[in-house]
Amino acid sequence: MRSEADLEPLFAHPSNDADRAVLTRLRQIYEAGGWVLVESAVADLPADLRWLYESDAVTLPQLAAIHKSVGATSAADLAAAVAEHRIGPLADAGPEVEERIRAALPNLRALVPRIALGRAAALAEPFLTALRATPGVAWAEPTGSLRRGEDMVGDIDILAPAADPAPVVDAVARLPQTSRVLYRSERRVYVLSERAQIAVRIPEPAHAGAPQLYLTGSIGHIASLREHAEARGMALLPSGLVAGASTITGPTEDTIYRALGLPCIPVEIRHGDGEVAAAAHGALPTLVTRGDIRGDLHMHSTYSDGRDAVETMVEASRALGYEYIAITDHSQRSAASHNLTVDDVRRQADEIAGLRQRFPTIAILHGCEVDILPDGRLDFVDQVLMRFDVVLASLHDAAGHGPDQLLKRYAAAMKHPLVSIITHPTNRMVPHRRGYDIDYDRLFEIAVETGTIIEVDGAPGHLDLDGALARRAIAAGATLVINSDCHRAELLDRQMGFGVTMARRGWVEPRHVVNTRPLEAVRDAIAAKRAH
Ligand code: DGT
Ligand code: CA
Repeated sequence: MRSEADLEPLFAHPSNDADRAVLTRLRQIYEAGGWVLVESAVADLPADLRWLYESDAVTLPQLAAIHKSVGATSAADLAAAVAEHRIGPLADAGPEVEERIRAALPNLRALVPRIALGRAAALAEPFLTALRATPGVAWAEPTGSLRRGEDMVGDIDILAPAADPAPVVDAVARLPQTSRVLYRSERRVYVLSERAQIAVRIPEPAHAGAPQLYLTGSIGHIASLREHAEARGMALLPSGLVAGASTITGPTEDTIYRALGLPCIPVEIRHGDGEVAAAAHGALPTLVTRGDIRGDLHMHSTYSDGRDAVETMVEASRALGYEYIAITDHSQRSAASHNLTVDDVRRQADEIAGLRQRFPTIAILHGCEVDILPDGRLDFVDQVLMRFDVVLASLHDAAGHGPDQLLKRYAAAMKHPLVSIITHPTNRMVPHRRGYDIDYDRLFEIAVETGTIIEVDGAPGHLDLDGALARRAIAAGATLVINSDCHRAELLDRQMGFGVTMARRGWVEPRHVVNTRPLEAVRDAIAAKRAH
């Protein structure tokens, strides 16, 4: 905010139809309480407009003019308006402002704290559920980074096409999860939910395909599609695909892909790094899906830091239709709040033997997640490890080690015949801690050499491997396992879903993933390594 003088030209403009917009609101607030209230009103703008203003690219009157004439409420709208030169002609803006906005756009989100995927999905869920239940809503889906399954999300955007938007806006505003309505117009509503911004757009159902494609992004993917369109004499704009005299929008984005001569590209690989070319050549991979997953080989119980009893985990897993699971509690000296002692191992084995009788339709493997100690040894002696059907090894305590030493510890564990799986290899903590900076290509090589399976861990704090690393792992020839690493029965499905999303982002196919295979194949993989 610069000065009160900023407001004078703003107030000089007639405000007629902008009564729901920034301008009138600011005028009323200013008249009611002066500058301090205006500043707090700016804080209530949709976040991207606030950041644009605070980036100094525009004055308040320019911001109001852009909002009023172009209808921009987000960075995506601003980018679309700049691309279509809709800002330059505005009296309050002008071409130099368009240039300043273009320059500001890439940095607009730089200072904004990103939301971890798990939290973003949880925040969006009640909105999606409510929207899908609202009469007249054709469908409701996230767009942007949340839809693409990025591990960190900037803002939450939802598309909910409906012919009559008014009841939809009302439904969003009335939801108990809505703590404040920041902005509403005919076909948009921005609300705060647990201090995160959620934007819902309500396009006409017949034309929702264009915003669905553009707002899903990524920027790189749209740029690749644009080139593909141009090479075929068409122009892909945010408003649709211009082919000859007609603009193709479509009820969903499939229409636009089809018109471009492409299959619908899976959202998780829309990175702009080769997927459009692959699609054009019929070379898209058949990505692993949640339905391909036959079992979950990493979950915790009350024997360590899980919240639920083994039985509860088994029952929930059976309800999900899994053919097999492994109960894998933390080893004796791990930093978990509660660990599996050597005595517990026998008790747990007995309990699992009983559960196998009671739940004959699901195979229950008795496993553990054993810590890799600072010297590379494991946190149970071999005689104990041998009693498990499957052993997962993880580094929880870096012990102040640098990348080379950490890799050596991993290598020692992978060379151990009883270690079948390395869990969450980077050991990052989303969104707070970066993963280890080790030579992952070497790690994957050792995995291949030793027959060790590498995990894609779907716990929202891990999401590890992420898509990029998963892609490098399969390129190296490593076999992956996708696990939930779940500590509560009701989250088994959701966390497996996140794991599958990460794997899909890495172009992973069912053939790369051990737990898409029948139990016998999983047992064979474990046995083959143990035989060495
Ligand atoms: P985020 O929210 O920072 O995690 O990332 P996205 O991908 O959700 O991006 P967002 O919310 O700014 O905009 C949604 C989509 O709109 C984005 O994936 C592509 C399009 N878009 C946004 N900003 C720009 C831009 O500056 N240039 C272009 N070409 N497209 C944009
Ligand atoms: Ca977004």
